[in-house]
Amino acid sequence: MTRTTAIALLMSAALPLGAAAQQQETTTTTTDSGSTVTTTAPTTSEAPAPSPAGGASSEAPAPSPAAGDATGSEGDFRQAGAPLHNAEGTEIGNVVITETASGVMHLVLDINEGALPTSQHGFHIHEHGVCEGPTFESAGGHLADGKDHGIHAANGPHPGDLPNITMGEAGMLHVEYFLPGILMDQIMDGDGAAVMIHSGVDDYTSQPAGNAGDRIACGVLELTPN
Ligand SMILES: [Cu+2]
Repeated sequence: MTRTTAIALLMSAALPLGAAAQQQETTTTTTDSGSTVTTTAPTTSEAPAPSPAGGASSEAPAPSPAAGDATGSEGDFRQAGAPLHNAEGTEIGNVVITETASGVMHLVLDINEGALPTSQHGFHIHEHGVCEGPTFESAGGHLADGKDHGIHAANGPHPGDLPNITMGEAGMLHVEYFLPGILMDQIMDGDGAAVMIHSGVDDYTSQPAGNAGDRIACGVLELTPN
């Protein structure tokens, strides 16, 4: 199956997760009470031995040090999702936005094959979680928080501004964004928020919405039950 893949990175630094994990062979931590906890993992080049079958291992991983800055378990990170529908009410794709330990949310967008015209499209988070077709004006303007629209605006961009998407000849799209400028609390305010795809390209300059044309697909973001 062919698919057009576009990766847009709003932040240039990727986290070297693997490298970080390999460095944590010995960790010494001073707790609030002043005692020192030293956790030492095997330092040989051998792969860690699997836990013995049956019975509790005396080498079970130590719990996180009490003095550590808790980053929370996976369950602490909220996730919001939205199926996208076009003006005719047909589902054309899906968006998932997830909180992360860094505070930068992660957005994943999938567009079904042939569901959008082969061209560039503005893509935003709008301020109201209401998608009433065919015009989707019910979603209001961009989630703006007092900012101007577009990365070319000195007082920009809107928290709801996102890079354009480009539908290629293959007709499908899978794209990931990092969202350093918006928080889940801004999305999940009293009236929620909606993701929106436009007929035209966002010029990242024109006020208030980048001259991106009609609203052609909309999705109401809702928290995913954990
Ligand atoms: Cu928009």
